[in-house]
Amino acid sequence: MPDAQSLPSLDAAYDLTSEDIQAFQTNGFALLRSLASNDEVAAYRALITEATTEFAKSYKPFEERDTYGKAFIQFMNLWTGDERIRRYTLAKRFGQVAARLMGVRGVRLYHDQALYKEAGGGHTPWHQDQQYWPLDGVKCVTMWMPLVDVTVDMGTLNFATGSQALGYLGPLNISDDSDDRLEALIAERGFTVVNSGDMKAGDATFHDGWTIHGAPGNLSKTTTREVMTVIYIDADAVITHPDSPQRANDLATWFPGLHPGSPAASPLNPIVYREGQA
Ligand SMILES: O=C(O)CCC(=O)C(=O)O
Repeated sequence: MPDAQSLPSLDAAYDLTSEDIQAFQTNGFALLRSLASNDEVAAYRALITEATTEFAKSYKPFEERDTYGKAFIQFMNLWTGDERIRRYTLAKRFGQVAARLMGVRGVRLYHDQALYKEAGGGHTPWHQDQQYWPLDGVKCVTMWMPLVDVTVDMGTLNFATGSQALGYLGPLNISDDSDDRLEALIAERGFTVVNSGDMKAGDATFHDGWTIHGAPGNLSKTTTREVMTVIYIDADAVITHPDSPQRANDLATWFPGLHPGSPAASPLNPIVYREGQA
């Protein structure tokens, strides 16, 4: 296996356009082509897939899982276990894009997670990411990058366009209930649902923490939808009161030892990018 320094650096800037930023701010998501090159993705895919495949052994057999468990293998915080994957998760190129889309001067890491939707894997129920996070009023964004070419039939993301404007809809974990309730809300408010469409390895979508999103199941009989995600938060964020068990859990997990009112800056939340800093 290569050492960290021999892996691609992923620091060179991406040519983000003002149209990309406008699309993100209006729609609550943006699709960026070739954020990472084929060679860059291939180098990191090998490491991320090896780690996630090992982690997947801890999962119950597919038929015994609930809807959430059938949606994907979810392996969090890979960067702390492997300094080579750290190079991917803390890549300046991705962090700069996240900052510019959100219109902030810098971003910290919230956490990374691999989301591998197995062949035959179930749909991802509609949900809002930020309802899990003790970060009300904070700008947050998730980068979702396939590590292999994926088609819509393998479970690329659906977004309820413009739904980020609703903000916090209350505690509602990913489940059959979130799917039913948010499906009804999308119809009631008339949000247009847009799928990213087929994506090449290294393309990425970025979605706002409040954008209602989900994904169809993976209809492939053979191919896993291998995806790596990184969640970024405004570098100057302050932790807010955890008003639900899920937010209390995230406070303890991702901001260990910190309290509401403190800067959201534990050792698990390094600066990934700050304007003007090398
Ligand atoms: O990968 C999926 O199916 C869901 C992804 C998601 O919800 C997220 O990254 O916020």
